[in-house]
Amino acid sequence: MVNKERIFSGIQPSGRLHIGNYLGAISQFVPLQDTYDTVFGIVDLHAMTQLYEKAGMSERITNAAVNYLACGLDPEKAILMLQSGVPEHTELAWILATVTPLPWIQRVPTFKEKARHQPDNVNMGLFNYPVLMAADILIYKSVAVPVGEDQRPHLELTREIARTFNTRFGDFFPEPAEIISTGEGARVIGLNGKNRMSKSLDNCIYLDDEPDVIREKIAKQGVTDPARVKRTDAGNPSICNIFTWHKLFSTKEEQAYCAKECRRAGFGCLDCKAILTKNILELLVPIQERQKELMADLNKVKEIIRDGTNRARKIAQETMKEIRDITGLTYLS
Ligand code: AQP
Repeated sequence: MVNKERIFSGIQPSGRLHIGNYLGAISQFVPLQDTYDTVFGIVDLHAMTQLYEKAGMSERITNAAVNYLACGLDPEKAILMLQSGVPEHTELAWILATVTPLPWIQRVPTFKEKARHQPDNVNMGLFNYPVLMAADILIYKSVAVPVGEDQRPHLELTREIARTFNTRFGDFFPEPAEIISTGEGARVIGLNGKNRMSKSLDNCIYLDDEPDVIREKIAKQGVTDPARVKRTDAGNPSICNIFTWHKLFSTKEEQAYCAKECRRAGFGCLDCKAILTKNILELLVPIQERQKELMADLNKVKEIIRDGTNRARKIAQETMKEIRDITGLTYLS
């Protein structure tokens, strides 16, 4: 049997998935499942660190799973698992917390950002989020993690935690590398042209947005070069977010055409957006067709998650047994 190295990545079921999640994360997962042992998580415990609507949690988990599968994740090749179904993640998170100095977490930019974003709910889970994420990764002895650029500090911290654990208890965990898309896909900017596309900022094109909704969002909300006020003004593609999106979805020829016509006011922003919309729909419509097929058989989707969670748990239990041995937690064994 070929002993393949393992890769882990996760997505929070905190809302509907968007094209930032697709380009930064899921589109990278699909080719990796052919060359690595891959574990992809729906990390529901992480989603609890913000206030959430309890009644919708199952639906959001389903949405994440359906999107993973519709985008090409193959349960015959990859494990699709639910984090809360593998309690070894939280057990390891505690052990890792005991080797993580407080200032390392205090300096994590995502913690500071989330704390600013939800000042009335700066909970311990939010603080401990990067340690649980380190556990999600290390419990599978993952060698790499495909993620968007925003997750880079968490991966740096994961390596530091792994290193500290290894120094204390002996060489055990690999230090996982991040796999980040090159170019604009690493950090897709939202419709407002300012912030990272993010569920909580409502600046997204969602993977299950109807084509008409996508057309309307791009036409009405997609921010372009702010200095181009009239159709006859020449625009500057290098400061236009719609042009940035062209780099993600359009051919080189279309990009060159749009840049040229924009610079010489040969066409208006709506013409440029129409080309972009066509290309986004070419990508999303087949995904949406697969989403609909999967939504018609949710028992099958649940079975895939249950089976993946069981397979993940076996690996996690083996790792925890080794960790209990090397950390001296063996009294009752
Ligand atoms: N805009 C983005 N560009 C590139 N990659 C992105 N990712 C998220 N947004 C972008 C990547 O998607 C994966 C899963 O993200 P997540 O669901 O764990 O949570 P997130 O990063 O917090 O995404 P959101 O949309 O911003 O969620 P909320 O608003 O709930 O916090 C990760 O690999 C991430 O890098």
